[in-house]
Amino acid sequence: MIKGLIFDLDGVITDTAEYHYLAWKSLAKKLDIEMDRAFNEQLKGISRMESLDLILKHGNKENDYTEEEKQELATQKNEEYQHYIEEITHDDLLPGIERLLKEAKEKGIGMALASASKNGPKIIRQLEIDELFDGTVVDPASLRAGKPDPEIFLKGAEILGLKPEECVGLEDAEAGVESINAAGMFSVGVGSEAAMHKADYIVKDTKELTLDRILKAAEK
Ligand code: B16
Ligand code: MG
Repeated sequence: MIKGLIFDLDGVITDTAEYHYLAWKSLAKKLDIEMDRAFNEQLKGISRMESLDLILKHGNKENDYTEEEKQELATQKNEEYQHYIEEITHDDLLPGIERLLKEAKEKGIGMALASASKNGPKIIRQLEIDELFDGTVVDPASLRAGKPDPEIFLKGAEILGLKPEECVGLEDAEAGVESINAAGMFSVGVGSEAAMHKADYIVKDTKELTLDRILKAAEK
């Protein structure tokens, strides 16, 4: 029986991907590296430092910076990103998400956040949904390995006091779906059939995410 929903943030609850893209693009420009939206797809769901490494590699500059300089570059990107997320409000919840969160709360389904973003707690406060995730946000700084490793979703289940098979994980990134599957949970993928082909259940849009549909699919 499903007793918990474990949510990714960027791309499932709200769309912060555009802000990540703008902030990375501006940093890449300073470093004389070209990056477009197609390349940006690879950065979804992966950590800040892993994203920087991919961008440097993309520009053939992976050996040009010390660890300390890379930390500084990542900080610059994050400062710009934080300016963008200041603007987030409750209205930035993706379609259907508010209803899903309400339905889950009413039915006593546990909810946890499994986002790779260290800005997650601030974003859910801006969205005014932080009370629904009180004490159930996995701290990405505590992880040994990021997505596609199952650790982040397993920690989410542990925080909820549930077994992995009692949880559904919701993701929009391929690495995230792999993480849910490896955790032994039912995976819901938001996106195209092609991008989400590893998910147990696929919806094209968050609008289609109702608790009823998710539970029916997971408990089949
Ligand atoms: P931060 P998610 C991920 O969020 C983003 O998809 C990814 O692009 C970003 O690099 C990562 O968070 C880290 O974010 O720099 O704020 O710590 O999809 O796991 O909710
Ligand atoms: Mg995501």
